[in-house]
Amino acid sequence: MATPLEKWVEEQARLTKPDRIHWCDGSEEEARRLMEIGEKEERIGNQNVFRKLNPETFPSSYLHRSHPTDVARTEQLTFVCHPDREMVGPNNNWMDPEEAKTKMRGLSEGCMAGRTMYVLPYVMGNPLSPYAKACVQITDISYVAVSMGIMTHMGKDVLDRIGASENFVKGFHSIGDLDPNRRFIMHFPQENLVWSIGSGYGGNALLGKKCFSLRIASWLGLKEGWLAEHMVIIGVEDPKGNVTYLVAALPSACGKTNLAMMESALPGYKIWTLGDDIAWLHIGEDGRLYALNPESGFFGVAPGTSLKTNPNMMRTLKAGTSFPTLYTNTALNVDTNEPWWEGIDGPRPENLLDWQGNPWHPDSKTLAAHPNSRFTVDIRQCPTLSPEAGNPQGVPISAIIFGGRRSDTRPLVLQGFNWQHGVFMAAMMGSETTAAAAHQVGVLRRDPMAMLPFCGYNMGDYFRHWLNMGKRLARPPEIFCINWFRKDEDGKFLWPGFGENIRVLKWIVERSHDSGSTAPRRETPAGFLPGKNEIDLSGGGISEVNLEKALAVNPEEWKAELPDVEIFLKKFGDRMPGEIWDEFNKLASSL
Ligand code: GTP
Ligand code: SPV
Ligand code: MN
Repeated sequence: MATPLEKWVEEQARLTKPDRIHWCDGSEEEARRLMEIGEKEERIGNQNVFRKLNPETFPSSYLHRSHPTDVARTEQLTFVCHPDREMVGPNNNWMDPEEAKTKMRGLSEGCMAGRTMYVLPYVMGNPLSPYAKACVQITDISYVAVSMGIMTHMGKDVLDRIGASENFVKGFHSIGDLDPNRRFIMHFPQENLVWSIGSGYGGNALLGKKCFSLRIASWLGLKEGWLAEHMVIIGVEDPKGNVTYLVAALPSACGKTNLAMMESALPGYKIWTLGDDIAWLHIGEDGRLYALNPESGFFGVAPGTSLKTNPNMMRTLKAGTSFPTLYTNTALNVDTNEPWWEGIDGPRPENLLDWQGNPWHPDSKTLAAHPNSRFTVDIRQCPTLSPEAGNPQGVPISAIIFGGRRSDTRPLVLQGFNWQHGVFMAAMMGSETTAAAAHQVGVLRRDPMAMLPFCGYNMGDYFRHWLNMGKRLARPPEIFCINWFRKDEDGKFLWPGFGENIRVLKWIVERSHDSGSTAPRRETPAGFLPGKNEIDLSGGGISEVNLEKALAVNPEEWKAELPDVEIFLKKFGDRMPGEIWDEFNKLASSL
């Protein structure tokens, strides 16, 4: 008798008509074979899927160029399909599940003809964790199969785990014909199903990542009493050796990967890495909030990554185990066969191919690497990986940080008055858009909790869920807001960022343990600012004038933003909790 899994795979094969079906086991040997297939047999347009890079300087590394129309997440083509449109909310595109399925069946008919169907059994989270989830993704491209092997725990043991049960998350993926008019990423939360066609890129195609671990998982969290969040998880070790665990939500391409493995500019402090993109937050038996990273790899932004900004990522990339490291849409140094991007160390090479494979000229106005070019690398290669990263329960969280990319208004750091106020601060968050999604870059938009593109259900209900989580916690973590990106009148960053951010984290860690502290923090209508001299500037050459400018809360600027916040919150009608409006009104009147 066929198991539900086998039946599902058979059904998909009947629909898509692949030449062959390959069940992946996630082994290194298999990855090597897939790389070979991608190098020699499979093609996207007129290019092979992979090109091997210089093994001396970039061990086990491969370059992948995606289709030029397929270089970022496409929010406008991403849908949540549930019979109750209200539950999906104005923050998602909605389609009726039956209509969506008819459409997707039509697009998927015969789409794998001439190709291989890869069946990928994987687990999100440490397989030993009670919170881990078993999943199976189907795909028709080696790039996605290998990427999923890096980003998840993939293996035969997952098949034993699923056995004859129906308890697994289904992901159907095909690159289709890569026509953006026939590209859709559909979520069916009632069936724990994701159906994606027409894109081979990142969050559109690696279905364990944003599609399952955030959009579908957010529904599971609502039902089961936990949270799936777009957050990094780190441990901050102080000079005495105490480690405090923090989570931080920042929108796409706003500094999570950098924060996750920051090299501290303050002597005696060290950052331990647990995750750089997604956190699942549960309430432990002791009433504390625990965080675990469901992913096993990093899919990080390449441009701007260097030994100066993120030395631990450069070390991670060069660590080279036998499992592959992938570079997607970076430029290529023709003479050395190495990947290249804007902001990497050293002089710009003479001979570059741009991210599409064309010769690049210094006087051309285009960038050589795509601004959303990325690397995919095994988390175990990270030299700062926390010994607690594999803890099946996760780590206890002392502070929650929310941030955005704001040239103005928002201070370097601000502490919420309490949980409810902190949730409101996060709900009114805004950020300037980046190249991580296919839309205009640099436009301010509301992005509550950095989850606007990822919360799979109505955000009004989401804010209520956040408020309820706080009520269930014995002592809720302190909530902070940060902004590394504020600029001066000349458009220059006021704060040096990167390793210097430890100075802000140090303050946050001290505040989150202080309950009885008499530290002279400054109260503003928007929250608490650090007191004068409370941010440790020792040995940094950072000007106090700039720090004060970066910290300023200017009521006029805040007031100017309220109408936009109000418009956003009103979109959720009755589903917006009264507590959020209470906080809004308090802020408006105290400004
Ligand atoms: P996703 O993977 O898209 O979710 O994004 P992420 O939040 O992990 O983004 P990442 O850390 O890769 O940041 C990308 C961009 O932010 C790069 O251009 C970095 O140079 C820039 N960045 C990161 N940290 C800082 C900082 O402290 N200051 C400044 N000015 N820029 C930063
Ligand atoms: C993001 O856009 O937030 C990412 C990359 O982390 S993707 O996997 O494409 O969503
Ligand atoms: Mn992300």
